[in-house]
Amino acid sequence: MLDHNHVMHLYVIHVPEMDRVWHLHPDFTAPATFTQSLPSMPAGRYALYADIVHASGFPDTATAEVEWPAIDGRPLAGDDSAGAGPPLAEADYNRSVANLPDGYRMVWERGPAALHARQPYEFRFRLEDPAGRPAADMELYMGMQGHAAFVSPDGSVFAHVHPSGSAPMAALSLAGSVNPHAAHTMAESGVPPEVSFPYGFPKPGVYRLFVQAKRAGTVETGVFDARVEN
Ligand SMILES: [Cu+2]
Repeated sequence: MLDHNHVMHLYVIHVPEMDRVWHLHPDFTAPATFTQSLPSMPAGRYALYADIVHASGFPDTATAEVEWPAIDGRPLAGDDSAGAGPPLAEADYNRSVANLPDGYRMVWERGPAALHARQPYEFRFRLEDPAGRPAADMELYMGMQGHAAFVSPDGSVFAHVHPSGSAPMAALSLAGSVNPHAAHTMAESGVPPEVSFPYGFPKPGVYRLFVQAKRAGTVETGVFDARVEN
């Protein structure tokens, strides 16, 4: 079933560096078959995480790793987006600011306290314009204030999280726990420059966070790193 208006949300992450990410939306082209025309991408190894929601409302993530030649693809269109960050070898586990290509910045409002596994947290992010003011031109991205992926470098953890939690919107709608008018109300009254995601890391280790929000027609992708203790 559709989740945020798409039958599949496909994250493509360049590995092992985790320095490039694409958030794509393949089409349902034949029974059990999803098709995506790729954007231009450098040759290399990629981890694929494909989120779907079964008709029952049960969410699934299919994973794969592939080696691709350089791809001379088509420009990103629709809800498809891409982002970049430092290679994992240069990860700064205390960095709270991601500088974005257009001069904006995404700020992770993280405290000095260490992160621990199996604890519930609210991960809060703020988008700022080049002058450091809260972004005034926020929009919903696929009906949500933001989308975040929490990914472990070994691929053992992938969580695509939304401000309402990790349950897909489609499943929540089935369960009757989402007011379909809420998003519209927010779109009319203005989308705030701040978004928070509830999440808990399942185990200690390092994680990379890909956080996306949209402003003035541009999807901004902040890349952050977290070291999680026991
Ligand atoms: Cu999402």
